[in-house]
Amino acid sequence: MGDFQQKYNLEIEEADNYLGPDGHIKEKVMLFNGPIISANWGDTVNVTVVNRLRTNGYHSHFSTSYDVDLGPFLISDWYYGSADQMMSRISSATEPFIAGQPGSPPESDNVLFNGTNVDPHGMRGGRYAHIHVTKGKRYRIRLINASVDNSFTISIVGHKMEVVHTDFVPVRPYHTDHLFLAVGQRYDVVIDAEADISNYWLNATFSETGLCGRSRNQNPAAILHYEDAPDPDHELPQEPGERPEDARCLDSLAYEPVLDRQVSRFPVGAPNVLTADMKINRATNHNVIPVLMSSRESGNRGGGVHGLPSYRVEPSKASVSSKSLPVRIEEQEVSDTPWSYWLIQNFSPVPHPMHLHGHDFVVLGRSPALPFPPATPVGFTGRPSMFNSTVDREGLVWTNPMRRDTTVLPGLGWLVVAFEAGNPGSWIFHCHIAWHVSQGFSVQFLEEPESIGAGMNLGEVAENCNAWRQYAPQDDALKADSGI
Ligand SMILES: [Cu+2]
Repeated sequence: MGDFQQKYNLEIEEADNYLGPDGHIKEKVMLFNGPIISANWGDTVNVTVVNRLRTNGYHSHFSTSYDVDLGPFLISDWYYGSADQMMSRISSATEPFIAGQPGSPPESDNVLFNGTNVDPHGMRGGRYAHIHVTKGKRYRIRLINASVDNSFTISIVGHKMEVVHTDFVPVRPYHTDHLFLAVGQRYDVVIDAEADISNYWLNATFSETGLCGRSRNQNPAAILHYEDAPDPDHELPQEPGERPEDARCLDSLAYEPVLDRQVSRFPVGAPNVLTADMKINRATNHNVIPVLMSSRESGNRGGGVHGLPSYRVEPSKASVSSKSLPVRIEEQEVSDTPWSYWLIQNFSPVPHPMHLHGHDFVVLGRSPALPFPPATPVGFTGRPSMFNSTVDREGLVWTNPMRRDTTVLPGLGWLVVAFEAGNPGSWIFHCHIAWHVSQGFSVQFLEEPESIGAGMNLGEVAENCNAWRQYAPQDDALKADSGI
């Protein structure tokens, strides 16, 4: 635990004709230059961002025993197009990336491991990421899916992984040879370097469903390199490895947090409901495809279908031009416990990695993955499986459920999460697929707003807001999305 002020400086700049890590040249990129930010719980992280861009734009996200901590190992999709180009096609009703499927994402051009990979489309350049190990030692490594869209299963030929943290939550050691990481998920794993001295592929494998990421790099990989093995730049690993079990886009719920939580049962009826949907807004000139989440309709306490405050989809408000939709978490809203329960219904076949700020949530339950191959063609018209309170409530896990801050909402299904309210702030709950949050797939939970001022300098926030309000009208393009 820490209680320190951590100070960092970041510089953002724009570069033309940038030579990418896999040798492909991009016309324009935004570069973040600075050290890795590391901190302990309780620390205050103070980041000074020096903006050397000609235009403006910044988004930030925080992201047992062993011999060596190798630190973060980021795996992320990589695109040769610019963010603006891709976003406009994703939001286009007439020119989507997959014909006839508005809102569909592009394939990534490559997948990078700690910022590097070879060019999968030719021999232009780049190099594989290497993880250096010495036989006989145990290594801790923090796997992070830092992608915009791609989710994948990680496996290392000839090695098992011992999972010790899900996101930031310590869990009882769990041994596995494959690990599905949705966008935004992190796992701390321990790897025993006990295989023969050699080079081994670390593979990222996509789901055959095609519903949670596709890439033009069919076999994204990095190399686990043992000391005294041949130089992996000249001698690649031999054994390609077997295709791991397809998680069908859902993260495992098998992890047991070290620190137990007993969750109080919510009464028959249901938790609060949020509805996720994707629709083409043909009414606007912008061919916007808002990804919708409902907002609170009114203080409908004691009424409605669920006997609880109800929520509904409001397409007009959820479009990209909308303002933020804060939902105030009332104390003891559901029962005499600090738990705030949320049911999210997904009306689209696309699974969404849901991420909450300001809390870890417990995953009480979810519907199963869509069958694959699908019994009927999966389209955007498929019938969702709706949470049935009397039946499905019995299957929920109340005793030490899995706890983390990002988990997947199944396609055409449901997810029930809960968190202990009481952390003053405005906490965003959103899909971690960058395009979806850009389209407005988010909601803000407002907790104890009267106490927020005690924990942070609101005057500073106001100053920044005022500066933004003054600046923003100069360029309409700045308001092209939800702003998150
Ligand atoms: Cu999403």
